[in-house]
Amino acid sequence: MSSQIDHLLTENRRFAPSPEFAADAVATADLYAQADADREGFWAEQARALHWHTPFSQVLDWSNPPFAQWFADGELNVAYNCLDRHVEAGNGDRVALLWEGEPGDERRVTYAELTDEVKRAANVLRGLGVEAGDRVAIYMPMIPEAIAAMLAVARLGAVHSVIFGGFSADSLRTRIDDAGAKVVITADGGYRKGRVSPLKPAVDQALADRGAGPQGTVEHVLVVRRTENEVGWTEGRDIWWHDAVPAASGEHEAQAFPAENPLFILYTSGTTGKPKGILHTSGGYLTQATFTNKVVHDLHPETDVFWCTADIGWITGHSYVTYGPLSNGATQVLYEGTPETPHPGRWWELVEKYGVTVLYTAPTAIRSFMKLGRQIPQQFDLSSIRLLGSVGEPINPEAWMWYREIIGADAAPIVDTWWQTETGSIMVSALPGVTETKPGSAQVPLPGIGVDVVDDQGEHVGNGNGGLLVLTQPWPSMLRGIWGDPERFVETYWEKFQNKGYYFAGDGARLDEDGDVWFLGRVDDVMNVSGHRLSTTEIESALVGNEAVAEAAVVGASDETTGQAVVAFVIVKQSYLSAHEPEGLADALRKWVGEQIGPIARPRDIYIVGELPKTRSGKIMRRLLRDVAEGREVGDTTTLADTAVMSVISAQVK
Ligand code: 6R9
Repeated sequence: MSSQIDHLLTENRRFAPSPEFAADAVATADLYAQADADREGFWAEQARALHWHTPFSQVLDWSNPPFAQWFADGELNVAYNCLDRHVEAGNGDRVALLWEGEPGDERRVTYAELTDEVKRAANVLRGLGVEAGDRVAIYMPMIPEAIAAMLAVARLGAVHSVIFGGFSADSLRTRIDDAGAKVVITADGGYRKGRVSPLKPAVDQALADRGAGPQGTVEHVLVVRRTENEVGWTEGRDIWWHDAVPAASGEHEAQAFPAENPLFILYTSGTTGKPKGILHTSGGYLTQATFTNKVVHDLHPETDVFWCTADIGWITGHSYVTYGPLSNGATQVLYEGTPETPHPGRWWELVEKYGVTVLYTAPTAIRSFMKLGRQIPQQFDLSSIRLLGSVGEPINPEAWMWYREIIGADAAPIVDTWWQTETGSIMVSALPGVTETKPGSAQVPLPGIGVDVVDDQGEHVGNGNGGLLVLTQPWPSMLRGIWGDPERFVETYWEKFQNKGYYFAGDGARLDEDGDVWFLGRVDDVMNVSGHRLSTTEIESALVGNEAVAEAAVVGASDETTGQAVVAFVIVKQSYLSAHEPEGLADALRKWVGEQIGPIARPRDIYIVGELPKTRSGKIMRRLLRDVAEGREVGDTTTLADTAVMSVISAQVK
């Protein structure tokens, strides 16, 4: 990327850490210096916070890049680290999961109880023939058994592939086949939006009628009863969890596995191209998930009630629901359902009920709460909250400020955390209690992490300039490959900056005058208008900064004269519509963007729409909006949370 990002919003607000917060913060400023002085020594020290059956003597082996090995001669058991060691340390009675089902049913699961359940489940899986290295697919709602299932697989040294419960039978089949899963763990269904959302039928469908393809690898299906809907049953293949697990032995000694033993495969969302099975291994992954959860979320396991709202079907759910918090011995909220069921204040009701102290969620959720209005969260007592986190996309300064003021009582620090399925854990984030925060900037690489913003040749762009985000050093929780496709791994992430040995993240970013990182969206979301580089994020941020706008998505549509033209899709606030005529709004917004960023950023077209197309993890599928903006037939919508959205938008645009 040779030219600079030409126009960026200037954001001057700064929030220094409060002395009270800093006094008790887990993170300290000297972590940076420690890591700078001896990066490998720093990670070795973090790794030693885990229990190693066999201590490692070697930290990083980077002799065959980009294939890294961390702590390779050490041996550990991931599940033992998340369970038994807390029980053995006398914390068996500590609550691990404060679970709430969507209909309002509750379960409190202690570390001792979860350990017992996982040991039994591991014995069941072992009885079904699961051995170290075998793959097990998990397709479940957000219930305690889902976490027990992941840990039972990990305990055996086997590899889980969690498939988000909202995915179709087709996506499930592709993922089961790609990984060659031996067992599938599922449930009859889960509760979503006040209804039973069946899961087992999709598994049956995925396993039936395998066409001309290879014979399926799945030998057994283990089924949790949750919703009691009618399910089909294949004798000999299907087993009820409630029959098998309680009846199994509660004795199971955790065996040690090498640090590089595969832990899981997770398929990345299909916003671009065919899904990739991202492979993570054990020791390095658990080290960095544990460390980042501790320092970035300022986790005090004895007193905090942590709540990461992500589904376990996403990397955020793997690292900050299952592995990070449990390895740290924390107490966390686990909620099965959707935020608006049975009422739009459901999340805030849960925060009040369980006394959540640290909340970690996504900008898309924050913006949808903004849309509904502050009066909803304000009906609840949110005073327990002391730290807020954001993940998944750039958070625009308006949403950041709303999050801070309305949810964080204008006091809780916000950590905007940048990372990816591929990175396994948080890479760029403020450290609460240490870093002064800036609304909209994810800011600084964590201690021990090498980050840079470079041009197309891999040269550092310098402060005040934009370019591509790269990771300059191997890190413990880095992906070890793409399942079954080492060439694609090298091609996708390493070829672009082969000469430098950098990992190419696919994100555009800018360094501000302080050297802090501002993420600008995926590189394919950077537009080029008349030779000027413009970020979709930046224009969206300007639009959302207007009092009329609730949400906005911007795409670059090809244009005969300018190369690309800016096209915006905008959702208008209800409160605005009830007081104003929509007449002339598009023109006013066009002018507004021109004022905020510069005339070059003024959208050519602004469409007022009712919804935006989002994946099930909340990412806007700009590819589909680009199809509409360029007057094409809309492409593949199967990864959308609601596939009907695109026909509504197309109709509105016409
Ligand atoms: C954890 C997760 C990864 C992509 C990533 C980037 C975007 C995530 C972000 C962010 C700006 C942040 N992203 N966090 N962009 N600021 N704090 O989301 O993983 O689903 O693999 O997505 O999400 O574009 O490249 P994943």
